[in-house]
Amino acid sequence: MSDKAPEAKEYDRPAGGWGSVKSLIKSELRDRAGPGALETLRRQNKPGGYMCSSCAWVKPPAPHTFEFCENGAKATLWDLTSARCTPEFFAQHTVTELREWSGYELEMEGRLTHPLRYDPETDKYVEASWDEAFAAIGAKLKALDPKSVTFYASGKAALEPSYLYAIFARAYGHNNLPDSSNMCHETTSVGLKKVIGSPVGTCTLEDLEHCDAIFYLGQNPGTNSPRILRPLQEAVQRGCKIVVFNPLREKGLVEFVDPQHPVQMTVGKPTKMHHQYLQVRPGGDIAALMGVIKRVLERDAEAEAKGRERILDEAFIDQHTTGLDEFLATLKDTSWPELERASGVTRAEMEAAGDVYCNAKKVIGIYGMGLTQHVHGAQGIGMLVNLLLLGGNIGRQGAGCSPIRGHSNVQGQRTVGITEKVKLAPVEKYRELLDLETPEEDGHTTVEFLEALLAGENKGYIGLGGNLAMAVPDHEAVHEAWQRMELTVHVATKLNRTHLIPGKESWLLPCLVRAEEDLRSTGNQWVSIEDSFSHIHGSMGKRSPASEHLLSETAIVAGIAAATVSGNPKLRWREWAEDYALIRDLIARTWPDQFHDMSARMIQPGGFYRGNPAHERIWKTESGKAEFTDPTVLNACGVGDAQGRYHLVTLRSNDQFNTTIYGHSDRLRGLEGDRMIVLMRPEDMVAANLAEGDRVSLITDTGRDAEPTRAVEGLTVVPYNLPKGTLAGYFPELNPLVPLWYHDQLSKTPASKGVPVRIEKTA
Ligand SMILES: Nc1nc2c(c(=O)[nH]1)N[C@H]1C(S)=C(S)[C@@H](COP(=O)(O)OP(=O)(O)OC[C@H]3O[C@@H](n4cnc5c(=O)[nH]c(N)nc54)[C@H](O)[C@@H]3O)O[C@H]1N2
Ligand SMILES: Nc1nc2c(c(=O)[nH]1)N[C@H]1C(S)=C(S)[C@@H](COP(=O)(O)OP(=O)(O)OC[C@H]3O[C@@H](n4cnc5c(=O)[nH]c(N)nc54)[C@H](O)[C@@H]3O)O[C@H]1N2
Ligand SMILES: [Mo]
Repeated sequence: MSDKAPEAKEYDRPAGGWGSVKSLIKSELRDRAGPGALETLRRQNKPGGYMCSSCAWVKPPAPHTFEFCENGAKATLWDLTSARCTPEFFAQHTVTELREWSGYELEMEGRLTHPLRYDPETDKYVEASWDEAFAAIGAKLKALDPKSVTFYASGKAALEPSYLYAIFARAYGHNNLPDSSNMCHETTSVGLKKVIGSPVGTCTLEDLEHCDAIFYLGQNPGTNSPRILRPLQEAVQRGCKIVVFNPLREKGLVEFVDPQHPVQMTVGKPTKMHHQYLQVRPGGDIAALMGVIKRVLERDAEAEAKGRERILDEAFIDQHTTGLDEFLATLKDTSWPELERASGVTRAEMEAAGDVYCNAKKVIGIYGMGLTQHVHGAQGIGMLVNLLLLGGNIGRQGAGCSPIRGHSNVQGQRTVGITEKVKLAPVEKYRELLDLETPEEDGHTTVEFLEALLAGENKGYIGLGGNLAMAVPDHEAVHEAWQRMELTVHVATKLNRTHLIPGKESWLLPCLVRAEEDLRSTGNQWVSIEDSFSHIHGSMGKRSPASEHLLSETAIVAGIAAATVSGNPKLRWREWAEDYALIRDLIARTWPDQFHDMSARMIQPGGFYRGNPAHERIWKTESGKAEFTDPTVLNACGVGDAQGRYHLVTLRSNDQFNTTIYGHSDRLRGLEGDRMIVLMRPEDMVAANLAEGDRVSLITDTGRDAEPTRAVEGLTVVPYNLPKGTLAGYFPELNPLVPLWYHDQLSKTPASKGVPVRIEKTA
């Protein structure tokens, strides 16, 4: 960690631009990466190349020379580090000792090189062979009750290993298949599905080329999906208006220079990205959108009275939707002052945003964690859909609803059967194609896995990627229970803190990354991933692996499965592990409409589109129609206001990928040097008698009795432009403050964006 005092400077340059190129080029990352790493980057996100393992943004059919962004390049170079974390390293350090290291220090040890077994006698990880690992894990799994074991997936593994993982779980005997989506866009998988029948976004890249307005809520593109900035910039340049809802003024949505554009980089002016920026308070989107809708209805009534063209698409509403009247009754009963209080923005701001909607023929809604990670997150999504439905803005060109996904294949993992919900799994096809009878009861979400863990009922864990114990809420209780598991297995690229909480028997299995060659007996293997716009792309690595002992995720999953479930000749684990095209054939036969001829189509430029019924105005909802949401709350936070209580937003910096910390520069926010900070509005600081640089603790304040004390100490106050009553700081450092029970009501996604806390000055 750096000793430098934190500072918040206005970052006075646009997102993208030289800043991002310099940050990449001068970065020590490049020096750390092995030879040829920059050459490798040229193949990123290209047909015939490998797909970036950072975000899930689309891979266009006609890519630029360098189809990557600062952060995608960082992620790849980081994977390709020349540092190696070898058995010799583990011989020198006990696990107890390594637990004192920061996540960053562990990362810096580099790529894992050998399968490792935890030896409780010496408290060290020791080298093992793959055969030993598979046999021991298989034996242990057979000894455990399958229902007491959870198979987690972190959203990176490709479609082929994911499909195998899902059938492995079910052949073994459970549906405990949570993935990172359960902390992320599960609110979408459940909430968006509920209202439009589709668990994923309805837009394609083409829609972005035709829209007149974009409502952009709770997503930070400059850091988390930088490649979206170029199509957004093009949209703005042809007159599309972007209305942003976000408590923070995020740089990428303020202004942008395309780093791939030579003229703009040298003499061009940055593009102002937003038409309007509503700095809502945490959870304020439901009310803010209701205000926007109030304005839209007023303007529509006016148009109708004057015989002008209506703003509401009445034909669409009649034919395709249900529930409007109930919602309108609630809206009528809600006053402007109530909406202002709950949203943190003014009536005038909401009205101005309403006017943008009225003046646009085609509107897209885009959102991220700012909507999904709330106790009433699904209602936020529902309200955005309400707004879109009024103008018939779903299921036609230039319009739609577009969640921006997190991990590069998190959407795809759900698509190919990694789901704890039986009704979403292709059980009939499993029966038909694999003679596989699958368990009937739903499995664990991430939160339910943790509940079972805390209750002592979850005895085994396999993690296909991830640093789960750090990514989840309530660290203290979870970490204590974690080590009581009988078996913990991690398939990973680098050492992280979760690996240092071994269960009674524990294995660390090192895998290839996407840019690396995956040579099996039938040759170098293709894998495939699905992006945020439901396009499937082939990916092939060409670099030589970080160690000769690495296996692909596909081979590892198949290896464990073969040692655990035997006796069904249709489960051809060993053959699948030698030729992944056989797995793609199975995927194609499981979902023929979407995946036919998968191996051929996925390597076309731009991949292939899997399709989406809502895009065609086919609503796979309970009512068979698109459903208006009648809100039960005006603010999405689960705990309301009280004296001395703030709502804390936990954020990613520009220098991290989830729990992987690359450095201590949050460049686009002008924050340098430290991650143990709490951002606070200057006026709130005065009211709380706090000054810049003060040391403070945050304490969770749910207003509930008999709650354990949840606190994070040693934070430094940094003044920042935020709405009243709002604090912000970094994930995962602040995760101990989030109670496990504090999650989206519909989907159980932890509510990391509106955590009720008090702030106390350290004496
Ligand atoms: N470089 C990089 N890229 C990544 C990741 C990474 O860590 N690093 N992580 C990947 C993953 S797994 C994911 S899920 C995505 C996450 O990408 P995002 O969805 O952008 O997630 P966050 O960074 O958590 O930030 C969400 C934004 O919501 C805003 N916000 C917070 N509360 C509210 C609210 O109540 N209302 C509104 N309207 N806004 C709010 C925050 O200020 C922030 O700008 O990024 C993916 N891409
Ligand atoms: N407070 C708070 N908590 C949050 C969030 C938040 O915004 N606020 N965001 C949530 C979200 S959206 C998410 S997605 C989670 C994610 O949280 P994490 O689980 O931390 O995310 P990952 O990036 O999946 O996991 C990183 C680890 O995966 C391993 N890894 C990296 N690449 C590969 C690979 O190619 N294969 C395999 N097998 N392993 C690999 C490495 O060992 C690395 O340490 O955190 C959630 N937690
Ligand atoms: Mo995520």
